Formats: sequence, C-alpha cells, structure tokens
Amino acid sequence: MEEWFKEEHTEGYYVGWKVKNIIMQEKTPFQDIAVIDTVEWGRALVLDGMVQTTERDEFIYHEMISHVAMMSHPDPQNILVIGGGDGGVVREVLKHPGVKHVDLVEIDRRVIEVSQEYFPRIACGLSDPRTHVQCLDGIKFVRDAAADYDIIIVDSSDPIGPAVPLFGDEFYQNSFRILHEDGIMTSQAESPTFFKPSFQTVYRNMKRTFPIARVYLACVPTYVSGFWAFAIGSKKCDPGVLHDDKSALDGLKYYTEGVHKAAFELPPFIADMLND
Ligand code: AG3
Repeated sequence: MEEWFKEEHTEGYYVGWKVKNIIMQEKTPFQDIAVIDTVEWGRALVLDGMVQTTERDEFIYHEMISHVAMMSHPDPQNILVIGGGDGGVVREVLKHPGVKHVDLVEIDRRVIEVSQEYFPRIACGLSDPRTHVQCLDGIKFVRDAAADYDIIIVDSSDPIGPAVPLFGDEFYQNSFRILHEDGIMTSQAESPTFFKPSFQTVYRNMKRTFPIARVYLACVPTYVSGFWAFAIGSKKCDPGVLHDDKSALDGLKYYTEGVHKAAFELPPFIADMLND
C-alpha cells in the first residue's frame, strides 16, 4: 500500500511526501519527533508534523544560516547555536579554522540523540572536542550566560510549541548582551510568503536590537515552498563585506561569496514586508 505523509502548512496548503517507511516516531516532553524515509528527499526529520531537514537538501539551509554570519565577522572564535539539535549548523561553523568553542543549546535531548543515530552525516560535529552540547532552554541559557560570543545562530523550529520564546524580545536583548562588541546574530526567519507575520517578527526583533539588521533569502526546496528567509543583526560589521579566510568554503554546495551578496537582494514584494 502506498503511504503519504501530509505536511499541513496553512489552512489551505499542504505538501505530500511519498514515504518508503517510518523509521521512528515518539513523543518527547517537548514535541513529537519522527524520522521518515521519503522517496524524493531521503530521510527527513519531522518535529510536530513539520519537516526540519532532509538528507538531500539539508546543505542549503545549513550553509546559508551559518556562513553568512561567519564570513561577515573578521575572526569568529566563540559560537553559540540555539536549537539546531540535528547538528547541521555546528558542522558548518566548525569548518572555519579559527573556531575554538561552540556551545549548542538544544531544549530537547531526543532531537540530538535521534539525529546522531539516523543522520550521522548531519550530526557529525556534535562529537567534535570544540563542541559543548547543553540540553537546556535557550531563553534561560542566554539570560544567565556571560558576554563571550562572536556569533549566535538561532536554528529554531516554527514559532509554535517550544520555539515560541525564541521569537520574543527578551531573548534578543540577552543575545545582544552576550555578544562581543563586533558580534553578529543570525536567525532563521521563516517563509515570507507563507508565514509573513513570523518573518516580520524576526526582522523587527533584529532591527529593534541591533544597529545593523538585514534580511537575506535562500531557496530551500523542502521548506513549505519558494523562499526561506534569514535575519542577521550586527553590532559593527557590515554583513555585505566578506572577510579574508575563505578556507571554510572548500567543498560547499550552495554558499559562495557571490551567493552571499546576491542573497541580500530582496524582490520588492518581500522588501515591502519589512516596512509594513
Ligand atoms: N529549522 C527551521 C525549520 C523550519 C521548518 N518549518 C517548516 N517546514 N514549516 C530547521 C532545523 C534544521 N537544522
């Protein structure tokens, strides 16, 4: 019998994934986790019914959420990743040879364990000696943390369930406080076309908090459809200016210096959303 996983994005729109097999599914104290093997995209990690990453296109999102901030900073050494329990962001930031320390703060320990078991090529950086995994609430972590980071990357799920506070003002204020004076923060900023209010919230938070706030786009085929947005906030560095050490870029499949610059070119209907 054919099995289809139906991913419902809005009241009027769903995406159907033909499933070879459901590898695991369980409820954690925070959410529902599933790993499904799909016909088109290989294994997919699904949280509360929403696809978070797939084996075949994960590189696009993970390269773009990581390297834009990393390349905009002159010397990123201390990195904080909030969410991102699958390890994709950690894997990417560790490609930068100057990185000394990465804190990964993921609220749900099971996301980490499931990713290590079923997505070893994504999760590989979690066992690197520079990585320090902490299973904690990101909002509490930034409230208590010392001011010691060059880069903060927020790789959250949608603003429903455990990720809601990561879209709030307090989280941004504390993130700003724990960044060095040339620090940079990037957050995934949802789909401007399907989840416009969430996209606007992330941008407005960035703009209220940082002297420099911009939005950039990538095409992530397995997220809803069309564009996926990221917001970047910076205390000092211009995110349009790339720094010298390009050695992290060898072997990347989406991010290039040209893609970095082009990603900030917003179509007018999306640029207009920033002024609404
Ligand atoms: N974090 C962002 C996923 C958002 C997906 N939303 C959706 N499909 N409606 C992904 C985690 C990958 N490391």
